[in-house]
Amino acid sequence: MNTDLFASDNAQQNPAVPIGPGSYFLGGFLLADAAAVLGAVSEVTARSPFRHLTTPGGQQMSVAMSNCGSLGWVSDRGGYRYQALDPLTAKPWPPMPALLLERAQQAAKQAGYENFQPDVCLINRYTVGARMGLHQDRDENNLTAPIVSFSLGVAAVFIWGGLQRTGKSQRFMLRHGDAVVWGGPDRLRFHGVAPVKADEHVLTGPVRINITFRQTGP
Ligand code: MD3
Ligand code: FE
Repeated sequence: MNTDLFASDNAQQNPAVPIGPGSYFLGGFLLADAAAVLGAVSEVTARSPFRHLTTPGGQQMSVAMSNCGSLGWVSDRGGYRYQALDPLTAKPWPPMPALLLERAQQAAKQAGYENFQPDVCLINRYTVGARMGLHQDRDENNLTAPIVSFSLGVAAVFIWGGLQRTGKSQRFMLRHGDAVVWGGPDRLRFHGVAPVKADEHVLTGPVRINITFRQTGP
């Protein structure tokens, strides 16, 4: 019998904590299989490498990105969109590894979203100083589906605003192993990530990895 209250298996079974109307925090959700999840990320990025996309305004993003799944999120001078081909390789994005899909669906279910079928898995890589400005995720056709996010490696300060760009925002840490499910009225809230501080994590080195699962279709 497992008597260790702090074992990661137990953290995984912790209930989803509501953090807003439609959003749930699952602290330590990935602790037991973080290494395997990072291994799945490496398999994806061996085929579709991390790259710094250009915004429609012509700025290079400080976050490096890749995708897996039937569609991937891209940005260039022409705008933001989801597309089936990786513009870097001119090939389809790698398929979503089964472990990633299973864990994303499990997180969604624990937050009460039963039929989550993500077709996009966007992988963000932050090194020291990388940040993500305040934005909404509204390129998905299905705004009734939640977004599931996994954080691994170095921690970061997450900035959570409201439904308008201006106004009050909350800040909280996203740490190694945390999952958050963002849905319902919170789905269109502005959000961003403060510049990542110099730090090291045993599994990732000086890097933060964030994985978001999105459902663009019905
Ligand atoms: C709240 N990524 O890829 S994940 C993104 O840590 C993105 O890399 C951040 O924002 C990161 O678009 C934050 C948390 C997150 C993702 C989607 C959301 C929070 C959200 C959608 C609506 C509200
Ligand atoms: Fe976002």
